[in-house]
Amino acid sequence: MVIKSLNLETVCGITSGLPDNPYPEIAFAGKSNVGKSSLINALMNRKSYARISATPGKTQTINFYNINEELYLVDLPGYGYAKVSEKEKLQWGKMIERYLRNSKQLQTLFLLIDIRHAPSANDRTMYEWIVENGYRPVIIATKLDKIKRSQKDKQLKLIREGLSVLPGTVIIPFSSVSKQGREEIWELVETTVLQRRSF
Ligand SMILES: Nc1nc2c(ncn2[C@@H]2O[C@H](COP(=O)(O)OP(=O)(O)OP(=O)(O)O)[C@@H](O)[C@H]2O)c(=O)[nH]1
Ligand SMILES: [Mg+2]
Repeated sequence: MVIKSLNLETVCGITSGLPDNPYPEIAFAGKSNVGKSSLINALMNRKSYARISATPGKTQTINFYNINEELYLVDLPGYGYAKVSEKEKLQWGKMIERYLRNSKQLQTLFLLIDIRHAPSANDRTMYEWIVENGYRPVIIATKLDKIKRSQKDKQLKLIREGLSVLPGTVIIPFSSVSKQGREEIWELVETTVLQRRSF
């Protein structure tokens, strides 16, 4: 994908309504600190257009990045961050849920899981919820640069089994440091966007 233009077009808070967007949306979900904003920056070829957290819990809004007047990358708030209040957790959860239930343009949903660890209880709940709501998420295993190459297959298996993914589920290993996996993600996005255009 050649990035000709990008614009953080809409920032959606707890009380704001969702935008009625004209282009397909590609959304990124995952626990706090897993690397959603870093991945979005890597996809956009920017260092810090999407804000990256030194402290987790940075993205507290739903951010819609308009790419080339063609599609949106959607940065969702992270779940499972221990240091926010129960009330906030609930509100963010509701916000994510509301988006996933109501977006008319959501085309592809990526669920990010840290490749270093087995999926957490929160990750499993999120995956199950997503599937129950009719989506077939693509998994991105983040922070690939943090493990040895020899550990990769074992860690991917841990994710596959830990989430009990549906048969045929794609898992893409990715690193925002080495950018490994970036092209594969764009290819997948472009294929689904193009498919839709041909209708
Ligand atoms: N080594 C390495 N670090 C990463 C990678 N991706 C993200 N990080 C680091 O992990 C931390 C969190 O990254 P973010 O992109 O802000 O994570 P997030 O999922 O957007 O977090 P929230 O907005 O809190 O939900 C930052 O310190 C990043 O630099 C990666 O692929 N490799
Ligand atoms: Mg973020």
